[in-house]
Formats: sequence, structure tokens, C-alpha cells
Amino acid sequence: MKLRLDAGDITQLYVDAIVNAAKKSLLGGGGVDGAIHRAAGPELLEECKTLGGCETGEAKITKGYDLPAKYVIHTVGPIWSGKEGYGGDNNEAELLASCYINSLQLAEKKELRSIAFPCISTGAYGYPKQQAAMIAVNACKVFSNRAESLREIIFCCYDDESLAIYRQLLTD
Ligand code: AR6
Repeated sequence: MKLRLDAGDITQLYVDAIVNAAKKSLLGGGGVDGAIHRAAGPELLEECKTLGGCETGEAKITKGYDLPAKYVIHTVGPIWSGKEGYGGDNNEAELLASCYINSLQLAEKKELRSIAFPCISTGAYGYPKQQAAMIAVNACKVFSNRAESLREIIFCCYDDESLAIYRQLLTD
């Protein structure tokens, strides 16, 4: 099992599944969610409409349609409510870890080999980037010890700050 970094747009990746940092309705939005829906085409929204939304920390899977990725795993990250350095007050850390674990579990259930994550919750939802990255890497490392089908987990960093943070964490 390999954990690696990629810089840039997650919609361009040829992997079995890309993860979407979605909202509870699963009906599209801005940021990476908007980019994924644009690149996948309107059929993605049609399938999302049949899913009945998604709770924070949970995950649901759809096909990838026009994306190079075969599947999209939609997960809903927590909205940050704390102060930087003080932790969130509403279970944010546990919920963010659940996003990663539940997405990985869905990928295993479908016997996928590769999955790429964006930096969930660190855009519109305001989660401090360093704290979110530590949770992401830790959850994926723990999961990798019991992975069966998965061979590769990619952290897709869209901005330079996230890229630097993940580079540091993955070389530690
Ligand atoms: N590829 C990879 N990462 C990207 C891309 C891309 N094409 N575009 C943005 N990012 P955000 P959230 C990064 O705001 O904080 C949506 O409206 C971005 O730099 O997309 O979980 C949903 O519908 C950041 O590091 O997601 C929800 O309402 C990361 O993706 C809400 O935003 C996450 O930023 C979810 O907020």
C-alpha cells in the first residue's frame, strides 16, 4: 500500500475513485464539488438525486460518468466551528476522520485499487489545513494496515499550502 501526493485538479486523475467533499444534500456546490460535477456531466447529479443526501462523516458512492475516475465517493466533511489551535467544539476531528475511513471502506467494498482524496473541509468549511491534514494522513495510515484491495491512496492537494503540509507529513 502506497500513500502519495498529487498536486492539482482531482477531476483529471485516472484512479478507481475520487472523493468529493460534498454538502449534505449531495446536489452539488462550489469548490471541488462544483469541479467534479462539471467534469462528470449532468448524469452525476441525476444519480446523486436518488441517494437521499448524506450525513456529515458518512459516504456514498456513484459512478464517475465523464470523469477519468470510475467512481465518485461523496462524503460530507464537518463545518469547522472552533478556533485555530483550539480544536473544534462539535466533534469535528472525529467526523473528519470518519469521512476518510467511511470512504476507504466503501472503496474496499467495491474492491477498488486506487482512491484520491481532496483536502476535505479545508475550503468553504474552514477546517484549519494543518490539523485536517494530520487527521487525514493518520486515518489513512491506520486504514492501510488492514486494506485488502486498495493499493494506493492519493492526497490531491490543490493549493501550495496544502501541498507543503502533506509533503512534510508524508516524509516524517
Ligand atoms: N481538485 C482538487 N482539490 C480542489 C479542487 C479541485 N478541482 N477545487 C478545490 N479544491 P471545498 P469543503 C480544494 O471548499 O471545505 C462545496 O460548495 C480546495 O482548495 O471544495 O469540504 C460543497 O458543496 C480545498 O483544499 O470543500 C460544500 O457545500 C479542498 O478542495 C462545501 O463546499 C476543499 O475545499 C464543502 O466545503
